[in-house]
Amino acid sequence: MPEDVVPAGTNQSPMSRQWRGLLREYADRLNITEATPIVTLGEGGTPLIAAPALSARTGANVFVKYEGMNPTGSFKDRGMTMAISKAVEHGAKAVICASTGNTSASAAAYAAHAGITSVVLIPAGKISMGKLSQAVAHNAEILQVEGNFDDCLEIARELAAYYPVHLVNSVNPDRIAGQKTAAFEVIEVLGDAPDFHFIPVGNAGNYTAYYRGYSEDLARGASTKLPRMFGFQAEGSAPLVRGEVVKNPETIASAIRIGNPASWNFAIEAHAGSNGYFGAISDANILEAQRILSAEVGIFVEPASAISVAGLLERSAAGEVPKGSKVVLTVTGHGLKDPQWALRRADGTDVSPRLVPIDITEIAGILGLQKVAE
Ligand code: AN7
Repeated sequence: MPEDVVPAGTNQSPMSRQWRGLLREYADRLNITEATPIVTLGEGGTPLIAAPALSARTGANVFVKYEGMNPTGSFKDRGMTMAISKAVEHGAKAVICASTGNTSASAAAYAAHAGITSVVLIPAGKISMGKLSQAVAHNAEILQVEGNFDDCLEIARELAAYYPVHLVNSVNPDRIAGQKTAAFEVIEVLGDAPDFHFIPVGNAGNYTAYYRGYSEDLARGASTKLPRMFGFQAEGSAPLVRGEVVKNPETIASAIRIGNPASWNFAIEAHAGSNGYFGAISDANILEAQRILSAEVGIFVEPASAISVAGLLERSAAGEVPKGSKVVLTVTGHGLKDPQWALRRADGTDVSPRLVPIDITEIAGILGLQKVAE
């Protein structure tokens, strides 16, 4: 029997049957050479999940690309496997990034795996506990800057320009190259590009990356069209919608609390090239969408990710998503990154499960259950 064929049930699944991480899976479509060390934690290959509850609400045919399934729980791992591999190829001993949380978690994990140092600059008090715990766990050098993300990015860029630290924010083109593979995966599953792609926008790196991935697949004949790229920002943090930098961005969706997107010009290009759309969503509607996705579809995401769902519901209600359209929503980060929002009701009170005694009859009564067997 050939080595890679093992009878079902023998519990000896060979490594060749495991997803090998996106650098190996897409080696021919990325700038990877024999000289590139592959720093991987098995990222990519995330599920595209049908969302019947969202299809029923909108009349569209809706699928969710669940990027929370990546090794550190967000889409950032796609760009980071590439950026850290290239950094090591170039001899870097230390990497640096500014982050609203997920980039720092990912950079810290991949740097740890590669055996190099990571430095992360975060806006003081403004990243979720889950993400901070990851950066700490992976032994990053963490500095809280007394400012917002945009201030952090400016400092990171300057440090990387004048000191021996390699920048791994999405202004590094390796990041966007890695992230474009998500569009390849969507097309492999659906057999063509969808009609619409809904996605959260912070720095607009991911919006840019999907557009590039879809464009490359179209150019090589793997698909017949580009999806319309619909990007969403939080109302208090919506520079691309307003057409100007937001000096003091605010939103509960801390991942996208960004006032001056690094990929602004690329995003304008992707918007124009795909007949796209930029919209703003209130924090209340973001949280409502998060609840709908977790309670009706079974997918738990952080608030920033739920903006894709909120965007779909808003555009659908506005009559802008024709019935029967094929729609993909990218949800970028896992709900466990920032679980506090799920534990709060819309009126601001905390959810606290009812306390009961150790009494079967009383519990059955509370649950409204009638006895069906003696
Ligand atoms: C969950 O970690 O910018 O538009 O520093 O964490 O490509 O910036 C995170 C961004 C969406 C926006 N969803 O993506 C960071 C950071 C989640 C995110 C975005 C982020 P981009």
